[in-house]
Amino acid sequence: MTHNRRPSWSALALFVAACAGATGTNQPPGDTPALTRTVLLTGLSNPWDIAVAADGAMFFTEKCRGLSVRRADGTVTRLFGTSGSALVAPDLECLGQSGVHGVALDPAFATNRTLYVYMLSNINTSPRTNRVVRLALNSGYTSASNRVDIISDIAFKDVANAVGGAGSHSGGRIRFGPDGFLYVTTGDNHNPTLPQSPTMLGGKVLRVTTSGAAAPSNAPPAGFDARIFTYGHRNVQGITFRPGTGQPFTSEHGPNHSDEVTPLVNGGNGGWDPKDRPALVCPDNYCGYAGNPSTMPMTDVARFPAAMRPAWNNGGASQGMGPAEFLVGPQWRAWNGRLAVGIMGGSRLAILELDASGTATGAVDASLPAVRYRALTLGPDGNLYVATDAGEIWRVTPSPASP
Ligand SMILES: [Ca+2]
Repeated sequence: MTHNRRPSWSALALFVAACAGATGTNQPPGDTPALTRTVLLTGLSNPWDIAVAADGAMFFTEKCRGLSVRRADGTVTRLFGTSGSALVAPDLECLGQSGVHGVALDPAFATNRTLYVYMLSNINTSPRTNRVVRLALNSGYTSASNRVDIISDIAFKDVANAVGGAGSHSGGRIRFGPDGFLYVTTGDNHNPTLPQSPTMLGGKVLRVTTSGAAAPSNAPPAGFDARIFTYGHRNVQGITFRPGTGQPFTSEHGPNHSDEVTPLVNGGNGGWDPKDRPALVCPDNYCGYAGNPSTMPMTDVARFPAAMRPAWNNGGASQGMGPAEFLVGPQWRAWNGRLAVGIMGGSRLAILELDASGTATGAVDASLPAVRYRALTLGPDGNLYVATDAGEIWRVTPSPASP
């Protein structure tokens, strides 16, 4: 009996095709959605985040102005923020990268008209702090009231240092998870000790109730603030939840290298620790911009062997990773379940394919304009809402590709 011990060319071709499929580069052309981009708003001032209600009302923040709503009929009302808003926040400040950042609707928004905003406030001084405030809206989306600051002690970079200006690295994305808790991302403030600090709320992902209390199931190490879900982060710009498992995935700027997407584990350490690196020259003791991926890694598995591993590392140089959002629903065709990641410096929208463990197995760029992608939100209508640093908000609608 004889066997051909070498794979036939046809079998080899199938193998190559399977591998190409696994990397997401060989999807049938008709299975990739065509994208229709509708510009909803232009001329905005640093739009930072978007939340969409079931009735089509779209809330958006502008960094130095506040929160506004665009109703389904296209009319816009400023709800909360600087002078001219329905509810003025006299303590709101805009400084450097900081100001009004994330917005999230309460899971029961349809009945309680409650939403949440992340903002820089001067109620606390020396240092000022980032806060998460809760607001109630009226039924007509014309007024906001009942402000309650549910988190008031998120670290803020009050003073410039050798590596950057005041207001740097404030994090600021807020999203409700499928578990009903509010996840809040923060940044390291160019402070060497913040990410690994057990008590300071910078360089963290927090998980809290709608009153700002720690989610009871949070499991940070002993001695940590109970609101901490994960720690050891640099400047988390996006958080989204994988359909099916509900696992949170973050997107995070690297310094001059190593942008990271990371699946989070309750109580986990992201492995960012920009301090105490004697071999490096560290201005103001912040080593975050010194060294390289080996000497100042985004995930330092030498110091923290159990650190959460990234699912995707955006190649060598940082391209300024921004927001992330899972695409969900059959309308996304081959992209259903994939992770959209906005790249700011790189001016592109990356679509990642993940395996069952959450590791990225391939990435393609969406056919969309080259802009700085600041916010990504999947609306209840299944479309992707995008805010750009050029001051626009788009609705991106998937449809079957043309034959
Ligand atoms: Ca990391």
